[in-house]
Amino acid sequence: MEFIKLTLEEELAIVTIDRPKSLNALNSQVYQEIIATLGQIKDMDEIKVVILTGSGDKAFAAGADIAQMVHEDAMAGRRLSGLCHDAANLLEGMRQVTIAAVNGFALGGGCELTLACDIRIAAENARFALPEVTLGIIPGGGGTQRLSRIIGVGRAKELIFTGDQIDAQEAYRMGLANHVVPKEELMDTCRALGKKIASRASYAVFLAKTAVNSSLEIDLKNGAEREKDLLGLAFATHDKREGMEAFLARRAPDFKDF
Ligand code: DAK
Repeated sequence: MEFIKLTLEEELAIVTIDRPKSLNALNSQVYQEIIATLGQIKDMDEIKVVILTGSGDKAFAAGADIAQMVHEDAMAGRRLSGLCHDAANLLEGMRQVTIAAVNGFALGGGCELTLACDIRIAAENARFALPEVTLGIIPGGGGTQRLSRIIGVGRAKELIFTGDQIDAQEAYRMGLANHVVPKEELMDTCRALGKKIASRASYAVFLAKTAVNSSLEIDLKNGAEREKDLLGLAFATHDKREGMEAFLARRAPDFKDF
């Protein structure tokens, strides 16, 4: 891998987009490497949480690579868009919980990767935007779909139609960032949150992630049915019995993740 660094720390996988000279701009190769890395992590049973971040202290990722896109025709653009969607869909659907550690600019395709993560933690210097209309295009990695689901249609339209950047505090007020922290505390905050989530029954966390994701796609009645089915599945696990027995015996649970 040339542009992606993968660090494994017990139950955590830290994926770093590492192309700092271009502010971690996302060309096809970067997207392919993100997809390959997430595909690898997806099958690592010991990994419970993925933290996605950018290298350097200036950018998470300053968007799709404009130097690449400038030469592309419609078909090449569509292919690139396919890669963006594949990366986002992987982040959204994978068994592990995904946390975006937003360490600076998260623009365009970079912002879209954060939107596909389960949780976004912003450093104080983080800036979010979908500036595609300033370049004559529209978001191509799910931005028009996911932003409104997170912050509401009205705010999403304003951000997408203006291309304006918002800072970390504004992102927090809109519910885009779960927390804002000083930049030197960003990774430790993400690690601490990741470890807390990893200490829970991880199969139950995955079922909960699946249920919440469903709520964005199906109506309430069918969503409730899905929740019942997934809860039924949770009742069939070792961890359900262990979690409840441990509570009653006033001891810590020993989860097996199934
Ligand atoms: N692409 C390529 N290079 C970039 C880049 C980018 N997105 N962002 C920054 N760089 C490069 C700069 O060209 C510069 O390179 P050198 O000149 O040093 O070689 C280096 O990174 C440092 O950038 P600056 O000198 O500009 O740094 P500043 O601190 O002055 O400014 C900035 C930082 C983040 C405000 C500025 O760099 C900036 O505005 N960058 C571009 C932001 C942006 O517009 N991003 C693209 C959003 S559009 C689709 C698929 C995907 C997408 C859409 C459609 N399909 C195919 C349909 C997604 C689109 C987007 O992401």
